[in-house]
Amino acid sequence: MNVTVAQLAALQQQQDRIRNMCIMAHVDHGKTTLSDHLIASNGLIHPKMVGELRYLDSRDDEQSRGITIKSSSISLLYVPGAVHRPEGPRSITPEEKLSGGFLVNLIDSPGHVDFCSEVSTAARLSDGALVLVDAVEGVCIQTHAVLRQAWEEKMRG
Ligand SMILES: Nc1nc2c(ncn2[C@@H]2O[C@H](COP(=O)(O)OP(=O)(O)OP(=O)(O)O)[C@@H](O)[C@H]2O)c(=O)[nH]1
Ligand SMILES: [Mg+2]
Repeated sequence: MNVTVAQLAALQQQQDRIRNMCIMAHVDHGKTTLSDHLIASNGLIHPKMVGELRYLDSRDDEQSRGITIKSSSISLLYVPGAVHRPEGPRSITPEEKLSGGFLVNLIDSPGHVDFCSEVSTAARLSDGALVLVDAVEGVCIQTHAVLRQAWEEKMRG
């Protein structure tokens, strides 16, 4: 699905169609990789670059160290039911994007404990949290910490 700046700007005028969402997890559990997938769903990066690019790790030190240091955000369009249909994706008309779409301000937070103040700020700003758990490593110490933080901030899952 390709999204134009004008479509996002139009949704920005409708406050009930805006959601701030942050991705939280233990360090290296794939937050920035998941962000790449969501960004690719809006046609902003090529699907082949997903996971390689780590688009929201935009600082040089983040790219060279392979770790998120600062929270970063991006505005994405989400049209419920349009993409993840059993019969596959279909093209969505501009009218559908405006009438059925949501503007999601996605925040990718760091997982390393040294940068936990960045996570607190992201949690305070967000309506909902997506808590990611790596299937191999399972629930780790920062997973507990972010779950507690999401609970304290009364965030929606
Ligand atoms: N945990 C996890 N890592 C994956 C997966 N797929 C790819 N990776 C690789 O694992 C590394 C960690 O991915 P990131 O997306 O940077 O992890 P992160 O949670 O954003 O890391 P921090 O922001 O530093 O906490 C990268 O090298 C990814 O390419 C996956 O399904 N799970
Ligand atoms: Mg990251």
